[in-house]
Amino acid sequence: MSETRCGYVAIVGRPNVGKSTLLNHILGQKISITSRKPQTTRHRVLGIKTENQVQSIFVDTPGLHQNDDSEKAINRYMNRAASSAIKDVDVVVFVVDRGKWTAADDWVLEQVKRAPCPVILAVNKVDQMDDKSSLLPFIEAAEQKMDFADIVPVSALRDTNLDRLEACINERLPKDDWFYDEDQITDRSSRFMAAELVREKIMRQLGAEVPYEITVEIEEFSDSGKSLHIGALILVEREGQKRIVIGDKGSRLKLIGQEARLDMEQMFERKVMLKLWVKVKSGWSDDERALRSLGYND
Ligand code: GDP
Ligand code: MG
Ligand code: K
Repeated sequence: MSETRCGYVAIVGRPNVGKSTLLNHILGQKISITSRKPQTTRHRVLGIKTENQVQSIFVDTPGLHQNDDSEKAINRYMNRAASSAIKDVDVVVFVVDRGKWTAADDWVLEQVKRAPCPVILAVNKVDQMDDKSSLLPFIEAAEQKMDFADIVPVSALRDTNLDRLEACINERLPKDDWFYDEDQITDRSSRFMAAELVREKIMRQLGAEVPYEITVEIEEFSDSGKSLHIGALILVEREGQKRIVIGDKGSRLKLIGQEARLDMEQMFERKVMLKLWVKVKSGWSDDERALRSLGYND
């Protein structure tokens, strides 16, 4: 019997409950981009943590969501990725916001009830609670909804109680040899991570005027020995969006580039020269083939 444990963990929940934040804080490193906008995460991202004889492999899912836009290819892709994620894992962490249990949470609940593995409920954002006594009724109501393996109140942002959550996860992972090297933190390529960082800066800097249909393609990724040269193409749907992303005399694009470059230098631990372009690619989010050519195939 193996001395070590190794297994897959899916983090699920409606958009904006803090799934990506939770993953990044458990891993102690930015793997999944976050922003206040829902649907920031489009891909399954594997984050790998190896510590104290346990290797936990996290799948950060796109927000499982019911929405009016379900006809769009991008949304079909996101729901597919999320539902397949829970069938193939050893533990599901279902994240909710301590403020309110919504109809969208109930919809996710129906999905996780089908999971053939233990489901741990993480009640997130407890740092936002003025009145601590409101937590108990929330937890009691949650207990009625399904037989959770554990219910753990946490603050992903402030690292509150994350060690307890991790202990609950780890004890449910199977005894097995590690699947990945000890020092590997993701199975995503450097190119993918670079594209995600650029997309995160766009999502954070732009207001509601730019919808979610923005994607980033890495056109150049080369290593001169001293530094990385990265060229990223930002694809938008309309001419007006292109103007917004570029900003007055290129000011916004410059800021996006500066912020993304700093993150990349931290992630890749070297100097980065980053070039950004913006191009209009009409209707991409509605075209399955275009999606596939951009890597959205699962
Ligand atoms: P996701 O859509 O579920 O992946 O959610 P994100 O991780 O992108 O987080 C959505 C928003 O909630 C971001 O603005 C986060 O900073 C914020 N957030 C996440 N966790 C916490 C938390 O524990 N406390 C507080 N106050 N905010 C949080
Ligand atoms: Mg996310
Ligand atoms: K989000």
